[in-house]
Amino acid sequence: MSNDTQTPAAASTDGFHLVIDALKLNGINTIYGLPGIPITDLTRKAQAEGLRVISFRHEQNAGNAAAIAGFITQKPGVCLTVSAPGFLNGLTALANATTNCFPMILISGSSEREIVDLQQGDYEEMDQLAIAKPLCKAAFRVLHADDIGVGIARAIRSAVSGRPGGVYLDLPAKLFSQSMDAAAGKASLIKVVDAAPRQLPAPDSVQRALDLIKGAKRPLILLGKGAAYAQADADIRALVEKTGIPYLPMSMAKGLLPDTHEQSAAAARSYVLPAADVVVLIGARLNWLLSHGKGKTWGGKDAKTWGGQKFVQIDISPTEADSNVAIDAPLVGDIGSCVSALLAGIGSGWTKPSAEWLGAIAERKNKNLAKMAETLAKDPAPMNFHSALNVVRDIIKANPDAMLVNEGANALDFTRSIVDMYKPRKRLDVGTWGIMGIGMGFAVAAAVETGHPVIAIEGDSAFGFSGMEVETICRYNLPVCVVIMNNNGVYKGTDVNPRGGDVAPTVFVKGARYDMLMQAFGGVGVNAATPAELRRAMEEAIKSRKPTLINAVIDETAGTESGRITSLNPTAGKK
Ligand code: ADP
Ligand code: TZD
Ligand code: MG
Repeated sequence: MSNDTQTPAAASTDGFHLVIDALKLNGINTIYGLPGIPITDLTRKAQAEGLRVISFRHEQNAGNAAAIAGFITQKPGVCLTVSAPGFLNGLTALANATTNCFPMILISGSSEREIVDLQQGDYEEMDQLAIAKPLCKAAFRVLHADDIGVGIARAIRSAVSGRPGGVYLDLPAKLFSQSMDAAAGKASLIKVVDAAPRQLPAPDSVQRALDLIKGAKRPLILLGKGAAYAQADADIRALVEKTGIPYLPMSMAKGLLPDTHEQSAAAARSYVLPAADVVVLIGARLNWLLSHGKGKTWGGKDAKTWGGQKFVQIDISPTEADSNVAIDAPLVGDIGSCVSALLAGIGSGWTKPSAEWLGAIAERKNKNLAKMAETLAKDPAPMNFHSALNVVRDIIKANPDAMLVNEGANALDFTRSIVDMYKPRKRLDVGTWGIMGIGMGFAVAAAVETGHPVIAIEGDSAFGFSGMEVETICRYNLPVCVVIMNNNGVYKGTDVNPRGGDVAPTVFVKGARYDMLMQAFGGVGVNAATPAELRRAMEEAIKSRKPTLINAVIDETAGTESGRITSLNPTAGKK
């Protein structure tokens, strides 16, 4: 091995090619990234070797793209960045991927180890490995070209096995130009076998869960994004339908069964959570999104009090159970294996839940659905979230294969409750953190990975976090239709600074024309002030598959503070 920077001779290879070959060998064919020292040549050579390289305008968006590619495909999405600032820009996405259990690998070039470790001030100097470690599932550094195969194999296995998450791989600049004998290089690469092995649940755990479910009077199934990720769609559907148990989908589990399924209790959520006696969690954590399994949402008398439900929790992480409330029957294993074990145990003598339970749910559900239909039928001027999203609802119904990306506050919450999903893994959103900025990164990867049209429903604030990637969308000519729910600001556009002068912190330029941003790069931009205009523009976008941005003009008084999570504001109720 040498540090020869010349192009390798025919019989030798180098760090660049070993990284590329190791990724290809493991079926990773796309890199999401942003070039610069020391990885510019890696992006060029990767493209020359047949990898698809999607080049972004900011690393955070490339990182978000990689993360959601991981969620969609079960293969780690790869994000490639330069050192220090590029690495830090990608780090938010890596941490967010880890929090959401999405497999991704952030590969960052880094500066000279000798100089970094002595803190002598190298170009973009930073001890990246140390900084990444607490924010991801695993972090590795490769110093020698003949270890690249091992480094990539460990990164892949760490990202997808057990609970999936983000992995950091540090590749110092010197590594890329190291050359070695081509045959030895080839032999050093590892094709990972069974990267995410099935994990079968223990038979006694299965029996414990079955006993609890069988004894339930008012059972409920809760599907989380882990269930969507697991790709055990047919078995999950069979479990729900065979048991007859009503279910609630968490946001990104919408569509695992069609939202119009008669067993969906989504429209009766506030009734079923406190009323259920046994809840089967499938790939969903009892975190803040489920009020930590206690409090008034669950029928408890205050925020600290448990409602008395018993829980079955299916999860691949053995330490997830009891994180918030007692789990009576933890079922540890991969969701496919756990659900099929339950299915096998249910057998033929199963009695479906009582007519009393199902009837009580149906009554609330039908009442709420009727109320919603009434609201959606209205056509106020100016357009509000409901009348705009009624259009989106129809478009998704007519195009159930389309991918739906969604962020914002009101723009998020209203879309989640109004727009029905019909197929698994179609809804991609702000996830566990409720993070803004995933929009355009997710949209790009959704288009690249699936080839289906993408509809991104964006709050005007939310869009701003990744908006420059409309150029990326135009550059790769992706079938992405961005719809901005433009209510002139964060939550709404009506706040006033009591002292005059600057506008209020939540207020943006009024009447902004986001559609013109897309036109700047050759895409289609449409200003839509009515549902009819919005419908026409969305239908055209789906048909043409052209990059499109629709500025949907929404009543600036329509939103509420923080959307549906107003209660989490420190001053909630005290104003
Ligand atoms: P949601 O936000 O939809 O409620 P969470 O992200 O809170 O979902 O929960 C997802 C859970 O799914 C995590 O606890 C994770 O460990 C688990 N999980 C992810 N993939 C699998 C899998 N293949 N098998 C079992 N559990 C999984
Ligand atoms: N920064 C980051 C990274 N994530 C966040 N969640 C926030 C800030 C705080 N935040 C929200 O939780 S929603 C939101 C912010 C800034 C934007 C809401 O405004 P919007 O949506 O225009 O996107 P609506 O439709 O006007 O409510
Ligand atoms: Mg807004």
